[in-house]
Amino acid sequence: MPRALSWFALLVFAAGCCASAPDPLGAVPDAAQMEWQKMEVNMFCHFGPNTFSGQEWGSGTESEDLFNPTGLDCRQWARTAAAAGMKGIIVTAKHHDGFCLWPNPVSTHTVASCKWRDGQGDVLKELSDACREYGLKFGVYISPWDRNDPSYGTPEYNQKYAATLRSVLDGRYGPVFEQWFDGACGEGPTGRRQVYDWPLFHRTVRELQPSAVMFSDVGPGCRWVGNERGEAGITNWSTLDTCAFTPGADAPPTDTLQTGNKGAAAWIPAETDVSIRPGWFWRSSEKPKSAGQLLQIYYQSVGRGSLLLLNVPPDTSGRIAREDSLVLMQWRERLNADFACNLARDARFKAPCRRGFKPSRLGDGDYETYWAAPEGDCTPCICLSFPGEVCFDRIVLQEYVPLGQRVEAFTAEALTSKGWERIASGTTIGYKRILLTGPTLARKLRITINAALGSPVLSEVGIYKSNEI
Ligand code: FUL
Repeated sequence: MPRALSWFALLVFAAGCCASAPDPLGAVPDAAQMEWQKMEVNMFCHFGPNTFSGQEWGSGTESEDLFNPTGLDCRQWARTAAAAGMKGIIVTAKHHDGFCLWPNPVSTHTVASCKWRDGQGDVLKELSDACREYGLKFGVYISPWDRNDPSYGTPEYNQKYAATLRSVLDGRYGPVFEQWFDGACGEGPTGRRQVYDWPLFHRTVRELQPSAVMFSDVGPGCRWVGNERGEAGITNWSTLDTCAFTPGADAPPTDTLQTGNKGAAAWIPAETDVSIRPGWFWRSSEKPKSAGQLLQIYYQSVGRGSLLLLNVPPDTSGRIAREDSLVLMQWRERLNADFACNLARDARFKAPCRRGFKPSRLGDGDYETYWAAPEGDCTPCICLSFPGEVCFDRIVLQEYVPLGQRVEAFTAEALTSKGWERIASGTTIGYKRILLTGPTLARKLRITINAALGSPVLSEVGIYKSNEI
């Protein structure tokens, strides 16, 4: 080959190697969904008349005076959430009993009709202020099912519900990061049946809080994970087929909600909601889960690419119980210990020639720097060489999902004293996948993508030694 030509070939090769960023593949998150996903763990607070009656679903006929927190302290909720590493709080502003934790012109079944604080109290005001003070985002659950409102079951209710939404979302409580539309309805076959005007509700939220992520069984912003056990799908696609489904009664089967649908048209990631206690509302007879149980829930939710919404219900004093906050602090401490040091930072990365950033950026802890396999290569292999032998039992993989979720199957192998050994395998990766391997002593680690919808784009590979070894 003439010398000039070989240089030319080299140049073309080099340019191809670092070619421009890959195009997005299929559905992708919008900016608000991406910010939401990165929050990873939020606090849910179920609080209202049920806190005082011991019910899970109030009848809606409770006297307003039942709501009487003796020492409401939303700053304590926010302080606890922040110390537990949570990034936001979602409160049941209105649960199914219809009682509103804020005064509003739509309903008389609100704090304004209580003896509590002479009708001057406003839980949403206190909580949104507290969230701002502690650097947390503020979100609201406003139940569509309403057992108190006499117009429930008629078209008029839709207008009232939209006005209720407006009275929270119009900016008086600042930005709202998530609007929770609960799908439950216990009216039964002979009960009142409301045909919800979902387009109206969605429009109302969009107009007033354009960045709010809307939760329901089927989104549009994020979806229910299909169970209340704290368990996302081992296979978890952030895409969902919503054709012919509506929130609530007509949602897809729960196992579909758990796994999502591969390559579906809408980006609707899973949110795992689970309570720290047996019930959603506080009860003196119930105890919180242990730190170990919460750790397992974290690995089954965040570790499978879902957001975790952990319910910590305030008690009748209006504070988070001491036993709950103690467990939360132990849980956070163990979690921090499990991920204290990323051994991948010191590793040498080898991967097929790339688009995007250098393979070494896979270990830099920066989600925005990604490595992309060459176009058409759906089964690349990434090899990490450590400076010496390292001991680990956690592997964290992250896809760069702004370009789409692609990976369908992968394997992890380690070079140990016995040669190359397979230590883990999995299906989807998505925003985050945490693999719990047995204790492994190795000089090298190899991640092979075995199947993908398009050439994989990975953001991070993390290697950790947990507290357990
Ligand atoms: C369910 C509700 O019926 C429960 O009371 C609770 O609020 C839970 C988070 O969602 O659908």
